[in-house]
Amino acid sequence: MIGLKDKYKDYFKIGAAVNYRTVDTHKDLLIKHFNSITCENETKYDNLQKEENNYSFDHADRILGFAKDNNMFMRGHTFVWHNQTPDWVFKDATRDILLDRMKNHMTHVGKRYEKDFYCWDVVNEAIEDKGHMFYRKSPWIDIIGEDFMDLAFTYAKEILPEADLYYNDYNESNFPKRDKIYRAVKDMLDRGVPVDGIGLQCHWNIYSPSMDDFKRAMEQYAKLGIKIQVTEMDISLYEFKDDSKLDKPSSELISRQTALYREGFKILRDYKDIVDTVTLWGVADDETWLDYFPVKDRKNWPLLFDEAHEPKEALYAIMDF
Ligand code: 9MR
Repeated sequence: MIGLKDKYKDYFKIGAAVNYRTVDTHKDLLIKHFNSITCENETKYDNLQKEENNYSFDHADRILGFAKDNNMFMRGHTFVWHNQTPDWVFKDATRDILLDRMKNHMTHVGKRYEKDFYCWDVVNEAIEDKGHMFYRKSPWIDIIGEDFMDLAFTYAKEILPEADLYYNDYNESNFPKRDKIYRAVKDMLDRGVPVDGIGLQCHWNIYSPSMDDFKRAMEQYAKLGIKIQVTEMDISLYEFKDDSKLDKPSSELISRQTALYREGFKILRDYKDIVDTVTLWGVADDETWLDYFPVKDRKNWPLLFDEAHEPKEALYAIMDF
């Protein structure tokens, strides 16, 4: 079988989230099927700068070494996020102090990887899911104000003029959030804020979103006239609120998952002119964040390769065109 990345060479890059262990344990699959890499945690604020001005790049560098040895692209994830950001960043911060800390972090990290990372998620998950609020409440917006995204992108462009700068979020296909994400990015573009692309996380499950909703979301985001990436795709076998546990996935559940991967990739191929990369949030079912979330220590099987690193039906389905 040819590699997934080779099958998609005229469409978009195929990415995987890795960690500093899986670049060893999953290297055969990574080398054969993927040509873009995202660090699952290693390039987040708290991993890189746990204490002010005390940076640790060891794990991120190790992953970058793997990517370079194998001619893979690297995505940067992420600069401004309410999660995995150490407390010191917000401690005693005025607007100016926090903007300074934001800029320093972007400068140190961004410049170090300037030649190697071709894009960054500059702001992650800043829009509220629930209907009545627009922005998600976070120390970034509380301390800086509603222009924190404008400023984050403006700084990032000054520091990294060559990189593609993304706004990244989840529940990207669901109404009304997709509308809010669209409006937030459109408003920034109208004000001349340098946003180059929109990152759709695509943490789906076999019940949601419907592919009609995904199609509508793609249609709407395409109107922005900027690049689109799928940044964190996986398809859980459980409905979000279901806390039951399966010992192994039934063939019916796997078929539903296969159908969604098939249809999702078909829609993405229709937008190949603007879709830059499609990244899976992991490599194979033996290592996935969904084994710990939303139910701790519950096995899930959300990816394209099984626990033994063998291709699943879904892989064949997305290569069948
Ligand atoms: O996969 C990541 C997991 O290992 C971390 O514990 C978690 C903590 O916030 O973050 C996970 O990755 C998230 C990503 O950075 C942003 N979008 C949602 C992802 C899944 O939670």
